[in-house]
Amino acid sequence: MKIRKTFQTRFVFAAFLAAILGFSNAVQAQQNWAATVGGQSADMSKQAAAFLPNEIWIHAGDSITWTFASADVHSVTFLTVGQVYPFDFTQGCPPITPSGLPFDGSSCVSSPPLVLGQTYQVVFPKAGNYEIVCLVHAQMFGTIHVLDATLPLPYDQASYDEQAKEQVKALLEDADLHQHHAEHQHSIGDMFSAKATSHTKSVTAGVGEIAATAGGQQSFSLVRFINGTVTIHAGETVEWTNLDAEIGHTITFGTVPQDLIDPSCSPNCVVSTDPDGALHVTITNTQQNVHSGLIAALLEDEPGFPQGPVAPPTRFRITFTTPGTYAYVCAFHDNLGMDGTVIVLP
Ligand SMILES: [Cu+2]
Repeated sequence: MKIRKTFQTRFVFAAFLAAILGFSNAVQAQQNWAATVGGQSADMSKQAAAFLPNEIWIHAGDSITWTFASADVHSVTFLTVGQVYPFDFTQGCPPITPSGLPFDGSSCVSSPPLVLGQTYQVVFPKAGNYEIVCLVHAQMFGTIHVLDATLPLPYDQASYDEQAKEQVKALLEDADLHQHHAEHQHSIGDMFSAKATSHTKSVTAGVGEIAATAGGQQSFSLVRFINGTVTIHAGETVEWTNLDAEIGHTITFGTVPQDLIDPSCSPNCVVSTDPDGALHVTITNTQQNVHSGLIAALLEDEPGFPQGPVAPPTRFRITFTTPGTYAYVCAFHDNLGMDGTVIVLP
């Protein structure tokens, strides 16, 4: 009896200990954290290209589930060190990998481009500092700090929720300020380039800015043609410029072509290049399809990389010879409501 009782006591104690240890391991090493990708204003004109929050500290074994919060596409991608950042964001890192896989730095994981309401989860089994990147927006990246399970974490989920909210608010409020700024720049830009080329009206095709954090970069964009409805007379020229360092746009009349990157025009028209590098088309009727191709800010120079050409085009000009109403969109951001109209009077 005595032996049996001791056995029972020990068994109960051991089971109790195992339960405590097992429970505490489950809490410490297998927490699933929640974070957000992107943000936008109610009318979708203001877009935050950001991982929110931009920096997260977790334990090895934890996972993070990102919920996408904008109609503009983003990806959650972890590349391996030395891997080349790919050109085509539709193919993943490549490849596209399923949600819920581990990333320990040895092979890449990537969501497809996702939008509002979709989610993607990554598990982090190994301690280290890992860069999270968006394959759609090169200047959108953050850091995930994966600490050994014995180390304390600086923030809890509630703190991260608050940080995410504050970061997206700050980015979108900045966009408000820059809308006024852009309208101001619009007239200055007009003044300067009117001296170089002959055109009547100038439209800012988007404006944006990149901000740094200790863990990466995030940006806001005003995804609109500012003063995008313009009235001119036949024979006059409109010029579009992109003042967004992060996001490229197009100026597209008529049918949207398959190839969004290169300029095109049909039928019976050509896209030529002005002496200052701007693309230029002359439209003679409202039925022509005109596509600027990608109009984007120039890329910055990077130490260790060769000097590149002045590319891509940053300006697009159209001369309208015939009275009529000409509607246009950005082929990338039509879904966000980025459109305008040129009214040509006799
Ligand atoms: Cu656009």
